[in-house]
Amino acid sequence: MALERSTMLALLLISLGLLQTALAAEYVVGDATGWTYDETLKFYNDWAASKTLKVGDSLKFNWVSVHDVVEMSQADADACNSVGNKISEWQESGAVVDLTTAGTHSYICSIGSHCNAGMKMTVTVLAADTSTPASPPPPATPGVTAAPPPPPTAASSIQLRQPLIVGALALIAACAALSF
Ligand SMILES: [Cu+2]
Repeated sequence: MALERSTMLALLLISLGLLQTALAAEYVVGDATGWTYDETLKFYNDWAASKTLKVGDSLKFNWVSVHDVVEMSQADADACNSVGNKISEWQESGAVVDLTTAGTHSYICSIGSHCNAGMKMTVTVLAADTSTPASPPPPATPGVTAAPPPPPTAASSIQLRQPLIVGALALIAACAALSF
């Protein structure tokens, strides 16, 4: 019985891990490039635009050499006004920035002229229960029978996540039932 209990515990931990994966994610800023200078000033905004960030997700900033991460207003960040109002700052590489509110958040490196060299980024964070807004249906062509609109792209991520959540909850329920 002890073996079964430990097996159940392992399953429970795995299912909780799946649940966590389905609900929140940590994104490494710049992926393998990390947080550094870049020759294209749009690099980090392009990176951010490629992600769907939600409340509960987090950003991880990895860097070498001397950098930092400072959250600023978007206006200060756009202007690289590193003496503007610092909303928050992180000094150590590996900094994990939790995204706790929806809306836009802007980050720069405040060291020297690094911001002007491309170390700035504005991300858009969606509410936790909001998926990517569906794109509007294509305009109907007059005189042509409109085909049904394609399903919104957001559906694929929802369909991916729901079985994970349901499976995790089923495993938790099974573990709870078996432990009595
Ligand atoms: Cu820097």
